[in-house]
Amino acid sequence: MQKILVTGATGQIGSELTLALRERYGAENVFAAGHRRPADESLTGSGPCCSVDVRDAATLTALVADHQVDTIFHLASLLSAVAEDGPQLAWDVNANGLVHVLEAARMHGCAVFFPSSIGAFGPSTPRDNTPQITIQRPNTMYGITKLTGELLCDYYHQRFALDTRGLRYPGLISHRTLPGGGTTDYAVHIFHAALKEGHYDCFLDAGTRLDMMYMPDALRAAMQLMEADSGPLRHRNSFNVTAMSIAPEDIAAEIEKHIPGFTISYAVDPVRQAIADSWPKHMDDSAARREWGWQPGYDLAAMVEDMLTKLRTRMTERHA
Ligand code: NAD
Ligand code: AKB
Repeated sequence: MQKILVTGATGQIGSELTLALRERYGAENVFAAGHRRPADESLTGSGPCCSVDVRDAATLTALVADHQVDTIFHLASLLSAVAEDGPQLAWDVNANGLVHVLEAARMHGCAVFFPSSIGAFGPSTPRDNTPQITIQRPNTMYGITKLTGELLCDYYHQRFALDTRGLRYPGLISHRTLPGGGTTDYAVHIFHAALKEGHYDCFLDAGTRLDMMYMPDALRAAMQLMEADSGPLRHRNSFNVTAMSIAPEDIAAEIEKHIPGFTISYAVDPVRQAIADSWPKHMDDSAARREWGWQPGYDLAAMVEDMLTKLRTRMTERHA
């Protein structure tokens, strides 16, 4: 990886992955492409930035050519809840946008990282110990675009020998940038509410167990997969990866150890609850462990402790 382009660079993952890539590969070699959401000082001040709409194939391709990009981390997307609000737009951004990225990569010989999701599974998928290869009949537009993305990346690898690689991320928990409108967003909002109000009203019901991961593990997984020797990668575009399988009350109980008196209540959003009920509770990520050495670093207790410490510091700095 010499010249890297990150699409969706101002989002929850992109705002952190861009900085991690700049630290590892040199700030001037990592191009951050945002869209609408303005890039903050940490992105604009640490390396090259631009704005690109991934639906605009010509501009995207010119960007890749002009900057001699050899690797694209393609993060631009609409998340699950937002995609249900506008399924046509979600198809355009998530599916057509990916085709534009793959075509630019094909023309200019780039490797591509594509993040799939637990959303690529559906109600007929086994929810416990979800296998690497299993039934995938997602019934959300987000899930349909994620499964399409996995297949497109497989196709471009087999047909054009493109070095495409990807992960099926679980819900990601982080403190730098708020999540962009997904079903697992509650697992970030709960920390903000805990520190501000000592109480959180959760839009998913108690007992809604889902796979989750702390952002440092998600960043490491992406970079580790892209650096891995390609020989052993049999499932290159859709590795199940997870770090913890948790329900809202589990996070609440762990937060309560640090903020005594913290309480949680439930005001269930039926749309997001139905989406969550169609996703795995716990994925089998043994293929990732076997093929490229995946190993999560944070469990629930370590994640909660670090989240509260970092978010507290961030909130204090903001009010200073
Ligand atoms: P996000 O919503 O925080 O960021 C996505 C970014 O895409 C936003 O900054 C937005 O400005 C940008 N975008 C939207 N439309 C665009 C367009 N037309 N052209 C260019 N950019 C556009 O999302 P995220 O959480 O950072 O997710 C990044 C990727 O990881 C997505 O593909 C998502 O599906 C996947 N993923 C995320 C999670 C998670 O929990 N965060 C879990 C599984 C998979
Ligand atoms: C969402 O909830 O849409 C994302 C995801 C798990 O893909 N966080």
